[in-house]
Amino acid sequence: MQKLHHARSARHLVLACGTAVITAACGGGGGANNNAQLASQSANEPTVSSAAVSSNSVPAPAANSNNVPASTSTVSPSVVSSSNALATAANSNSLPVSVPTASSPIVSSNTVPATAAGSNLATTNPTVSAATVSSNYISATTTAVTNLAANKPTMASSFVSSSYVSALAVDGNGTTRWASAHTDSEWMQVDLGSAQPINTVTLVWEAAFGRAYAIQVSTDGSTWNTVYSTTTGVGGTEKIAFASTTARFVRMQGTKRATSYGFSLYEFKVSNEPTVTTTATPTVNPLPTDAIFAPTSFWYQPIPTTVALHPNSANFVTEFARQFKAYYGNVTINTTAYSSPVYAAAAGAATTAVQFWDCQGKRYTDASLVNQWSAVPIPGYAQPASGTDAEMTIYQPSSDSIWEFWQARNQSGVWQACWGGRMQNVSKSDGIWPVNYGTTATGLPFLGGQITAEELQRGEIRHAIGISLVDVERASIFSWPANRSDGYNPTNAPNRIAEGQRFRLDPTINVDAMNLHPVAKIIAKAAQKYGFVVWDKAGSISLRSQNPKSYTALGQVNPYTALFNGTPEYALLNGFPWDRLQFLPFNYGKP
Ligand SMILES: [Ca+2]
Repeated sequence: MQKLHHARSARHLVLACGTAVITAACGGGGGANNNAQLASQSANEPTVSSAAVSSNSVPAPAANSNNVPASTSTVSPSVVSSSNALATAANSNSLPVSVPTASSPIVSSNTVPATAAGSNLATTNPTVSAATVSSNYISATTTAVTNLAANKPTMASSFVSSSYVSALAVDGNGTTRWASAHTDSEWMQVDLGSAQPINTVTLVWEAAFGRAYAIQVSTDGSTWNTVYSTTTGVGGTEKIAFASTTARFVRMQGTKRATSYGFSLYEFKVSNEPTVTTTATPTVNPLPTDAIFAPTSFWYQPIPTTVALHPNSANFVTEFARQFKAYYGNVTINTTAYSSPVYAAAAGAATTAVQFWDCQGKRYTDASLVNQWSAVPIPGYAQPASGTDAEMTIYQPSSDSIWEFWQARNQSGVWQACWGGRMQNVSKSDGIWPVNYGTTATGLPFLGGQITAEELQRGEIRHAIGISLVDVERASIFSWPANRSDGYNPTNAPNRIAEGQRFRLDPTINVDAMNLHPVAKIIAKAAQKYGFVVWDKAGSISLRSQNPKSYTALGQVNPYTALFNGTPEYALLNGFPWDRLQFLPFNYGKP
């Protein structure tokens, strides 16, 4: 009965979230500003990524020189270098008469810096780091991919001066660029020379980038199909993946500028990526669970084999056994519900404000929480956990931030949640939320104590494991690292285990010799080395695995299907020697 494994009562929630909040530790809205800054930085500093391109020139295949058309009548007679040949190619392309291209100011090609000559010969460039700013962008790879547009003939609606002709956007030089006239409707295109399969366009924008534009393709140069469009371009390096198509001509059709200048591209690249991204989803960073917080965090500290135990340890073990028997006779591992999916957000990912949803009827809005949620990089594919708690975690390594949400929901495109928080400087954090933020009753983040599929696949968990109990000591009594509690013990029942208490499995047990599910053995060994920490109250004694929506929302398979191999979640830990627990002293490990 999974429904009985729900996490917390309404009572807890009032206790956990209804009291006055301490905002000092949470830093107010700094993170929102940081995020905004990150986005604008990536938009305004395209040279960072383009520099890699120009420094990686590759000797030109001889075929390159054949790209120069025979008609060179307008070219300066002194032109012999490859950079000039390139410009010739751009200009000699037969153009519609009405298009003001580079046909007259060909001499501009002579202004190409001498250093560009080598770069012009490059036909293979390493893929530059791509700022993943929407689900249409794929993440950076390091695979060398042929730039099919390199040194090919170009056309443009205009250029702002003869130093900024469109040929400079295909010359492989990260310092030279095309710049259009200062109007909203401007375009440039490249002629690949023949119809061929393509699936990716990379735009390396100068600070004058396009806010709204389309990528269009054509086989004849007159009939165009739009393969991508945006109205929210962010500049920088935009690597745009689209369904594979066959085309000879590829065009960037601008419709709205981001600045008062025109459209300006350092590079306009076209490629047919070997790793075809068939769905418009970004590659997700692997999510470590033992390197999120500071290495000194309690989560990652092994318990010495010889350690003083709590003087009441034996009675706590008896109390644990009572609960085990009273509530279903098992310890389950929550997966699809009452555990949090974790979604990785790339650097520069688009952000959205998450609205505070007063699902508890608190009748006030926590201003700091609103601020913490003012700019959250929630991927478009994100889904909260199943179950009434609807947890969700967003982790953005580049900004060293995590966001947790409780009762998250997407209302017609607007995200709302009832509680949670944002943690910054995560990699320097002790792995405990500031009071009163975070989703669990104790302020202990999911990313600390959840078990991931990767850990089970590698066969080792390298951190303390969060555990939820049903009956816990009253809320005023809790043990570090808990920063609060939703405990409830109105009859003062004896030997109640408090939230935040840490306990382990007797390290002398030979786990491998026991008849346990492979998953249980991995958990048992971690329980010996790192132990459990009570982080929540629930309808049954339970652990949490990272919610498989972390994978399935991306169209990936649920990894637990293979790992659990047909064993139900509640039976995975059958045979676990719960009678061999050892409780550590109150506030164990507190600095
Ligand atoms: Ca260039």
